[in-house]
Amino acid sequence: MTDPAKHNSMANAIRALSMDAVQAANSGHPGLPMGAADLATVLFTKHLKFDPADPAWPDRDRFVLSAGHGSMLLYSLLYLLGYEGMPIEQIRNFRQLGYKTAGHPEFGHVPGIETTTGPLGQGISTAVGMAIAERSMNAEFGDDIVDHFTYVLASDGDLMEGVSQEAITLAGHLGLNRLVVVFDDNRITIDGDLALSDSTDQVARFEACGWRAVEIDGHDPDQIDSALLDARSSERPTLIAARTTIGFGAPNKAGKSAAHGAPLGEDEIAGARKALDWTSEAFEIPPDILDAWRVAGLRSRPARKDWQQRLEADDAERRGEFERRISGELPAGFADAVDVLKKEIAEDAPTMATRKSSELALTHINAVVPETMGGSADLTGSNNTLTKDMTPFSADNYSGRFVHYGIREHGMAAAMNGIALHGGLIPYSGTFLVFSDYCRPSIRLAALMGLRVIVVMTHDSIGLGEDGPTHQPVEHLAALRAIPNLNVFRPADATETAECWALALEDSERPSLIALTRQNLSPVRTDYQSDNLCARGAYVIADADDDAAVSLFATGSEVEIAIAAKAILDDAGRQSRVVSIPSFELFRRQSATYQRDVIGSAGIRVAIEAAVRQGWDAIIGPDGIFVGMDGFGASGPYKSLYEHFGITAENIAEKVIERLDAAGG
Ligand SMILES: Cc1ncc(C[n+]2csc(CCOP(=O)(O)OP(=O)(O)O)c2C)c(N)n1
Repeated sequence: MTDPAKHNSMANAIRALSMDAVQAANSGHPGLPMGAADLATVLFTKHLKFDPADPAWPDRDRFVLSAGHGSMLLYSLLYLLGYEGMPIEQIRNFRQLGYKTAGHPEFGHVPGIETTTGPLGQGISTAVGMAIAERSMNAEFGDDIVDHFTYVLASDGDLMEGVSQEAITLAGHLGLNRLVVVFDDNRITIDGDLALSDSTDQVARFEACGWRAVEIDGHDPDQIDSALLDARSSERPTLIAARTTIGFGAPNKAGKSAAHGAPLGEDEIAGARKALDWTSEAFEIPPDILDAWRVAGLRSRPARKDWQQRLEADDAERRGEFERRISGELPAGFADAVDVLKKEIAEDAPTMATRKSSELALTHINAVVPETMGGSADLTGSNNTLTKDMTPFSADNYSGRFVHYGIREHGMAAAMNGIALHGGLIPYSGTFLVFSDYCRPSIRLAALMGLRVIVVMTHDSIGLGEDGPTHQPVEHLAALRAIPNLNVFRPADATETAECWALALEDSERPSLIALTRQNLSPVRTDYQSDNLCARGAYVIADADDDAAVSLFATGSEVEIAIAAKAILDDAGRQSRVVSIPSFELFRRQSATYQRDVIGSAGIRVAIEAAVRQGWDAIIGPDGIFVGMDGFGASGPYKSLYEHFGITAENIAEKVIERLDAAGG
């Protein structure tokens, strides 16, 4: 049985810090931390396995505050539990520039924040990836080394967002019983009562998705305790729908949307202090209460030490492998494998779609990089992300390395973030480039967090042909290139594909998206070179004999078209050069001199990409010639489409010659 007085005072410490910090910041969300304080107190003092002295302990339980607007809940906990990165100064300066206590929790600011949350639905969906990673690593390294839970605190908003459905059904299907979602069932959203916009029976919903689901009083510590205890022996993922009162303790605003997202105000705070019997000044926690929290922070230290001993006693090779995997270092054989692959490609000079080249690259990579975890959103045979050595990751086989994500692009992208955050695995996925829109919110978060996730997107232009404009990406490359800290790769042939894969895997600080063709491409790089030419983002792939009057810039499938245009121009006695740009982002990271050299001084600049012009002016300038798309595509065989939209060598050469003649060149 819980000691009610002790429990209440510990929970009230969260409430006081939260309402006072929001008041001091003059913005923020006091309602959720005050309402969920009892839930968090029981979870963190009795169930969660963690050690503030080693916040990155690989076998810690993960806690995801999916309702990121309730960030003060997490910040209060980290302070109370004694996390070094969260002194009281941080709480006092909640939401101020230069402090770690951002409006919504941001991964990387302080250990203990396991993921960035704020866009509702992302946290719970990311947590599914963490739970996948936990089972996968457990299957590989055993119970002694990997055996932990992923806990989520989710709000109405989290469960209303569509992505949660993808995540919940995936978790249920995969039987992820180490996943426990505590639902802050306060029935209030910003607009008012939840009844204004929703009437879902969440318990029935979760049960229908293969979960165990229970309802409790979210202010009764004993009910919370026993629900969490039961969850730990469940064979299915668990939902604990915990009925709470938003803004618990606030005399007039509790239970109302007024408590959700604005400071309570001085009078209401004074009333709450009275109601909660909290007599301390703002940001002061009575020593006995702080002590109780700090003691709770020590709770799992023996478990961590035992774990450390088990790891140290483990077979040296296995231990080394585990440590390498957690550190994120690629295996020693990686560079050689890429080199062997590039030599093989140079020898065979295959004409193949880059999606096929990607499969070839993955065959070599997956053989030496055991931490890759592939997948596809039900387009496995189209994305070519499944290699021969992979079996499905399933409820019956957690040692499988390929996730059949089903038709859940958004859930897949969010889960990949969780897999990467968990550590030990490098996730990559597959879908069509046009559906990057369905993944975009999670890709954006991967970029914001700087996670190594690799998003494979095939059917990357009108070149996919007959499926027509609904399936033909046009604006997507531009839209993806607009996301900061995301590498967007569009390789031109098998060699570039191998190089882009190597770059994506080597870049542990950001996500990469690899756009690949459905249609076959001729090799544009025919000689083996050990240097990764794609590493500089852009390079001259075919130079002029003399001073070039024309520079042709292209990506992916349009590089061979640019090279063919150059051949026509050569025949016409016009000097041109071709630049392949597999990645705008990598190119922008090069020195100004390199960029200037690659862009060159030719008077006429032409960009060729079967997509919209947006973004290209930085390379070709406003007077440059753009050969690409300015509207949606059409349904038809791809060669007819390229003809129809004028993305042909002949059309390029014609436009260039016209311009040269007009300029008297
Ligand atoms: C994707 C997304 N849409 C909208 C918002 C803005 N927003 C923040 S909280 C919230 C809903 C509040 O209701 P609930 O989730 O029940 O949280 P509570 O009121 O219990 O704190 C909304 C719409 C958001 N954070 N994310």
